[in-house]
Amino acid sequence: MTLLYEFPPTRSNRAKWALEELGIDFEAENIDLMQGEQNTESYRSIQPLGVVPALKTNDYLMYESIAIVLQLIDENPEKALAPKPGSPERALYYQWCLFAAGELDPAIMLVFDKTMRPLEAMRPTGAQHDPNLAEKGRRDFAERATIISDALADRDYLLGDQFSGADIVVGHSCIMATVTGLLDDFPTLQTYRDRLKQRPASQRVYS
Ligand SMILES: N[C@@H](CCC(=O)N[C@@H](CS)C(=O)NCC(=O)O)C(=O)O
Repeated sequence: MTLLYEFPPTRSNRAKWALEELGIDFEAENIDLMQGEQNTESYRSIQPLGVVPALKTNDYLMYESIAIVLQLIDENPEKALAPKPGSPERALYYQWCLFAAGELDPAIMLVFDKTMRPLEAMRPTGAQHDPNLAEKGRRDFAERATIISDALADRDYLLGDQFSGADIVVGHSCIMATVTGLLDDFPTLQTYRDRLKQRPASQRVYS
């Protein structure tokens, strides 16, 4: 049995999208972040920071949305969603997945937290909207979005003609960035996002 702890459309959608692309049978348990279900003792025993997603399988329990995507893809090599380990393409695959984790998500979350996030759902520390910090997030995102736009100038997907897990990871960032208008000045990323949203698997996740 594979169980995803989720709260759509948050970063749990990355894991769900990978499950759908790979055709893995799974069940989902909703952890309602607005109701504080992430902070119950039982959920904290699954994900100690009280964030989604987490994934439980017959063999392991893990968290971190991007790590879950990478693990699921590695478990299903016949689906060819990742280049061969050690290949030049694999270098780019790692690069873009970690670029999303370290560069895109923090900027997107800064803008969301400091402009849109419902305050009652925020954690006690720093739970304030703040236009200056939101502006920093917008600047940070724009610099990074330019880099991805340039990378996509001559290709449909981050690694070339072939869709991969890197597109799930970065594609989710692009989809979430749309919510706060962060893609407005990036037509290449809008086209990329729309291309990804045409995939049946992503439609099952983001509809
Ligand atoms: N690095 C983690 C971040 C997970 C994360 O922060 N998830 C957010 C939703 S996107 C969450 O659960 N927040 C709940 C909270 O902060 O109370 C991952 O990618 O899985």
